[in-house]
Amino acid sequence: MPKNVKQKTVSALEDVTLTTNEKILKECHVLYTHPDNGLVKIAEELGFTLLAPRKKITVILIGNHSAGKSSFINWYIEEHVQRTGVAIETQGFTFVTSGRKRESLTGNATLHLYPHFKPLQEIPGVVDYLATEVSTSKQKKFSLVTFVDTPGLVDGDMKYPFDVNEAINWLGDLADLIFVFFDPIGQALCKRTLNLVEELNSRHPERLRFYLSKADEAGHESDRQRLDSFFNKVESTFQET
Ligand SMILES: Nc1nc2c(ncn2[C@@H]2O[C@H](COP(=O)(O)OP(=O)(O)O)[C@@H](O)[C@H]2O)c(=O)[nH]1
Ligand SMILES: [Mg+2]
Repeated sequence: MPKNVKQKTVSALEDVTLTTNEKILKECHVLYTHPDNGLVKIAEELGFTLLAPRKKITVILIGNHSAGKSSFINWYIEEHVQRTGVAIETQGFTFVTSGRKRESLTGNATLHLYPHFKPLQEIPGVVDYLATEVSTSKQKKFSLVTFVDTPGLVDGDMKYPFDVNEAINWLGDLADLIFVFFDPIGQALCKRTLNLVEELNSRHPERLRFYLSKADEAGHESDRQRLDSFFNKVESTFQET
């Protein structure tokens, strides 16, 4: 089959399979990337660089070590791409995104794929702990989302191989949504998590969403109510500031 016919067939197939939201995002993207009269090209002619908007929203998940961040991603996409467990499984940052074939990418390939995230390489050590997992899952709204799984946060002597606070703050500035996970058993009051949430909240209160994970382990009804009120307090504290 000639190449242009093949391309047309692929894009016709895409038009049928894409949802309305995906089509809108795709059209916005083409406004920027059209080779003849896209905004990126026009900007280039005027001497400055423009990045096309991302076609997906970026959701960064933060929280204490073992709060259930990676499990949430696996549940959402209905595929076990992220390791989970009580040990510190997620040491770096992993982008989990949808694509046509299942693959795992290194840090440099990740930055190549997501030029918006390139400034991350200025934080020493981060690129070595950066990866992307491309999944073919079509569950829920996954085709519209890129999740950023982050290292579990802990207090004390734990030594991170890069400045974890700086990296999370930087990613939070770029993300569309920031999900904060608190688990009832672990270390819901981890100082590092609370400080980070406070910093992010001062800049982007509208992006933050709080989740209480492992509700099934919250024990008796009275425990759950105590948790509920703890949770309400956290939410109102951060929403007021
Ligand atoms: N009971 C219960 N356990 C959970 C839930 N979500 C995660 N876990 C368990 O908690 C542990 C830590 O989860 P993980 O996703 O690795 O946490 P992360 O460090 O925040 O990524 C794992 O053993 C999970 O199986 C939940 O909703 N309920
Ligand atoms: Mg994890």
